[in-house]
Amino acid sequence: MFRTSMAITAGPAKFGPLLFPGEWERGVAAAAELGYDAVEVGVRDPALPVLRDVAGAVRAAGLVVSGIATGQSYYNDGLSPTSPDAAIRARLLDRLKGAVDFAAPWGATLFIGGVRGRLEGDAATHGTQRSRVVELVRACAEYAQPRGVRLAIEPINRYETNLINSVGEALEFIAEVGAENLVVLADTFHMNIEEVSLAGALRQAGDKLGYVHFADSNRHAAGRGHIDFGELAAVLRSMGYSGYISAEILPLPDSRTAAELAIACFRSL
Ligand SMILES: [Mn+2]
Repeated sequence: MFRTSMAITAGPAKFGPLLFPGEWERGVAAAAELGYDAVEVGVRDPALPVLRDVAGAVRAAGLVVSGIATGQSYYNDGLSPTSPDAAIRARLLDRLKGAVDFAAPWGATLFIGGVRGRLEGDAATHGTQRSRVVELVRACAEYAQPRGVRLAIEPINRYETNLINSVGEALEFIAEVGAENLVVLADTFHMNIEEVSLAGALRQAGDKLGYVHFADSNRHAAGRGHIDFGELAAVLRSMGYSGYISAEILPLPDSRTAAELAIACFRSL
């Protein structure tokens, strides 16, 4: 059996595949009622007091926080680690450290996905921009290491970013940063666009695989598109993967139904 989670957000987000947007209380209640083990929480500014309320509700519901999504600092606030402005990068690092502090009591994983932003402008500057991202992630990983928090690099499809699209590129980035507490977050929705083989990409991540988003080909709940999750679950088992499979999915036809469909699929695996 895999541990199960679903993605909610502590506040309004400019990011679609989240359940119960603007209604995190209902999200936590539904996760507990449907038998999920955990929720993953989208965190914009970790200084906001709402996070204490979320943490309290999660504990009261008998759940844990499995992961912290950080993309809103880029999507909502434009804080990009590729920025030439050192003050912007410093603000982002402060936020990520705050998110590490929030993750630490749970041993939750901090996701480095959409927060990477994009390599902008002249291709001749992309190397410098990438180096800034490596440096910032390394600083964050060093802060997270003694706090027992892992950072998960999530490959994202080419239509959303030009910085790490595939599992292979995530592994290269992890090697470049050179921190022990970096893992790969494999998201089947993105993999379906980018990878030659989904099963092959999971095997390629190997013992660096630290977290899994199971979303179907259309980003609906697993089982509502054409990805073979039975095959992927068998691959994960054969690898000895014992982490989370999590529903980071569009709230279609509505959040409650999507959460029900996803957990039903997860249970069948
Ligand atoms: Mn994802």
